[in-house]
Amino acid sequence: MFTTIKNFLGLDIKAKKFSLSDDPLFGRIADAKKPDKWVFSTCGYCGVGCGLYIGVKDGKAVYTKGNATHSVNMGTLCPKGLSEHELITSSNRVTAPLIRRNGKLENGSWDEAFTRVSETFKSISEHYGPRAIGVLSTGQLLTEEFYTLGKLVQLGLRTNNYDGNTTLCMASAVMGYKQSLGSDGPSGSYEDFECADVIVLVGANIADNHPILKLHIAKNPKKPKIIVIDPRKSKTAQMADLFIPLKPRTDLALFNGLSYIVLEQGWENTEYLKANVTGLGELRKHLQNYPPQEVADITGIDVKTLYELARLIALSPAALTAWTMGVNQSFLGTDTVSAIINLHLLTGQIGRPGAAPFSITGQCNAMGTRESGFTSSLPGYRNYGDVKAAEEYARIVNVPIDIIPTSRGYKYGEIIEAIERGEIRALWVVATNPLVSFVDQTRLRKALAKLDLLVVQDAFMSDTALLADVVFAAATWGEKEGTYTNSERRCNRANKALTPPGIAMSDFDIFLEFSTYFEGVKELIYPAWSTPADAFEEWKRVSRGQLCDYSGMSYEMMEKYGGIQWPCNEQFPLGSSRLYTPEIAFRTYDGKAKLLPFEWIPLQEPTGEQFPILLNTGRTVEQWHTRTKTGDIAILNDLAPESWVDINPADALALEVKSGDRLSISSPRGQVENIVVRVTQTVREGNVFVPFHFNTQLINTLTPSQFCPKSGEPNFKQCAVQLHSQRVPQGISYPKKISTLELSYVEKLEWEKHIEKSIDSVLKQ
Ligand SMILES: Nc1nc2c(c(=O)[nH]1)N[C@H]1C(S)=C(S)[C@@H](COP(=O)(O)OP(=O)(O)OC[C@H]3O[C@@H](n4cnc5c(=O)[nH]c(N)nc54)[C@H](O)[C@@H]3O)O[C@H]1N2
Ligand SMILES: Nc1nc2c(c(=O)[nH]1)N[C@H]1C(S)=C(S)[C@@H](COP(=O)(O)OP(=O)(O)OC[C@H]3O[C@@H](n4cnc5c(=O)[nH]c(N)nc54)[C@H](O)[C@@H]3O)O[C@H]1N2
Ligand code: SF4
Ligand SMILES: [Mo]
Repeated sequence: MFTTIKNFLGLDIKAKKFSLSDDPLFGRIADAKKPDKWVFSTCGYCGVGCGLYIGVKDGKAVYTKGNATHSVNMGTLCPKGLSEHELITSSNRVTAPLIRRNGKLENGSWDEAFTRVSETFKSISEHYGPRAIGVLSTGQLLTEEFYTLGKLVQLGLRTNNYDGNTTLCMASAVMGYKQSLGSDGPSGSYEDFECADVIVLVGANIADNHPILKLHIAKNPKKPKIIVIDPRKSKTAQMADLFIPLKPRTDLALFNGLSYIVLEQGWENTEYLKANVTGLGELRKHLQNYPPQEVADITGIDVKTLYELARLIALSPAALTAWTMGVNQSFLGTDTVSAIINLHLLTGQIGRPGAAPFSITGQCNAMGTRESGFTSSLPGYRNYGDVKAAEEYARIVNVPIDIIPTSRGYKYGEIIEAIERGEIRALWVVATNPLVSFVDQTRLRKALAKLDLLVVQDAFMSDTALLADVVFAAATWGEKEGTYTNSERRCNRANKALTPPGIAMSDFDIFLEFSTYFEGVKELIYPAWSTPADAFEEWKRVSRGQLCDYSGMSYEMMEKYGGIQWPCNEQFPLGSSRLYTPEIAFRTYDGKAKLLPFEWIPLQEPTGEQFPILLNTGRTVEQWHTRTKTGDIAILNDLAPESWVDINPADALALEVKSGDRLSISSPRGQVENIVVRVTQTVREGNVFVPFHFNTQLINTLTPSQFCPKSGEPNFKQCAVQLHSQRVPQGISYPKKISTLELSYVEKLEWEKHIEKSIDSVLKQ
């Protein structure tokens, strides 16, 4: 029945053996599980947006299979997609509203839950003003739901202190696109991976986090050069033709340096610049601060490699630069995005097949939030403060202009600070789990304890729900309907295959129903709405004429074509693969993109004597974020059941640990105990990597409250820490006598042999 397989640490684990020929019952079992129907849908995990079918038998989801005709995934799915139907029956589901009574969360009715929350919201609003209510939402609802929530929060509750987990994720890309190109919106398409000559992946570990994208690279007949820029030799770096192991958080200097070389060598695309771009003079002057040798010193990448990289991007017929959290999650996030865009504008690598600066989105509907959600802009990428845009929106949806917010409220981190000050007194958390995912957890927990009311709307009993005063029980993926928009602006249909458990309701129904507890609100903002399609029809009208134009789409078209890429209108009836082609202008006042000069600055919290190690955090393919969805799926969880720390052999030697031992990690903000060691060359000496998924080893206890001033995105990827082992509890003392970074390559090989031997001797003790 059982067999032995290796888990992520290379340790043996027992797994159930599965062999068809051994199992005489198989035929009957297979028949018993044969779905009665297959329901068209879209994966609800990551921003790749794979098309799939949910197999339903007797009202239960029994399979998920890839949609063979879908252009995104061509029939395949990653392990999370393949097991997605299992999350629906997780033992951790919330099936009825919960209300805290005498300190305990107990089942309640919807009426009780809505009454308790609406009464408290009203009383807080009366005493302290509506902005004393804060709302944190997510990139994981359906677009129809976001749009509906945005209206309720901003036009119904009248608070603009509304943000979400997208600020932990895509906010820097949003602000970077806005400042450089005039509007948010990724310009490229997965097609571009199939025809680029060069693909640069910056801080994007697609092998773990967007695995299906690899198919599009594999389809490229040109066998493109793959360049990976990451301080860590990630799984993605291992498939690179050229790996650029830059020093952490030096990307902005790197891209400034590449632009310097382009101008120095005359590799810029003069014709493109003249017709489409402003700001060349100022950028040229600014880049004088980034000569190659200086950039080599900052980034740790030698001058020759810098020239090679600049040449490849500038002179290849088509170059694509895709980035994710290694760029966005930075105190320099927004400006780093603009530095990447600068290089693409200078070289004219934009708006053509295979040529784009391209942010890969994280969550299944990060794009939908950005476009429709009333968080970083008014719906349809209309800017706050733009009177004409506000008037237009008010006219389209038929509400008085004076209720349209004129400025953005607090960003995520600022909402937490406002709670600390007592300025925000009630918080409504929708489909996000800050008590694992936000920085500086001890501080956050203290802040949340100050609230008069914490409402959590979740489909699972999340860490944050455990602390709530009221929990709204939500349906999840597969139990509700609407649309998701993926990284390449493709809007696709997610259908309802099952009824939600217990009395849980779809987020859409929760918003509609909850709005009736506030006098006149439903009549004003959702007149005659009853289904998500009503929200979608309004959204089509609201987005019409905007860059993110959905006006030509319909649910039927999405199912027929496997999703449609915006803009979709009379001009592009089947959508458009890319933006900023000759037909689609930049959304700046003069229609031209801007070259922008930005300065690199060193880390705000550098390593030092007390905290000499740099902590990097991220993900693994088997787990999804805070594990409410994946923690109960055996096939995923057994492969990555607990946290671990990747540590370089040199540091392992100093701490006298081997793979499988345990470590504690401390930072100025706290300590995390009991993390399994994995000794590996994938991290450099003095650097460690820990996934952020696990509440049992809550790594965000250590991360700092440091944010990009423009986007508000946290600097999740660098944090000064110390490591403590049983044998060396005081940790590593720096500077050490020998550093591999200072050794020549030959010396380094000798050094590595020496380390392996020493580790062997530690093992034998
Ligand atoms: N399996 C799985 N897939 C997911 C998710 C998940 O939780 N699980 N989450 C989804 C979401 S919401 C997101 S946002 C994406 C995230 O997708 P990714 O951004 O690929 O994920 P991360 O692991 O956070 O970080 C990416 C890389 O940034 C590197 N990095 C760290 N510091 C720097 C730096 O200074 N410069 C550069 N250039 N790189 C650096 C890290 O070493 C890491 O390899 O994944 C999505 N897909
Ligand atoms: N150290 C560190 N921290 C990080 C990151 C990092 O790289 N390093 N990455 C950051 C990034 S990019 C992201 S996106 C965040 C993600 O962080 P979170 O948003 O906190 O993570 P999730 O686990 O996806 O939370 C989604 C919540 O929604 C619930 N849910 C699922 N389906 C539904 C539904 O249909 N309706 C409702 N109402 N609820 C639902 C889930 O149970 C879960 O509690 O983490 C951030 N935190
Ligand atoms: S790659 Fe992303 S969208 Fe595709 S199956 Fe995996 S998690 Fe789902
Ligand atoms: Mo994300």
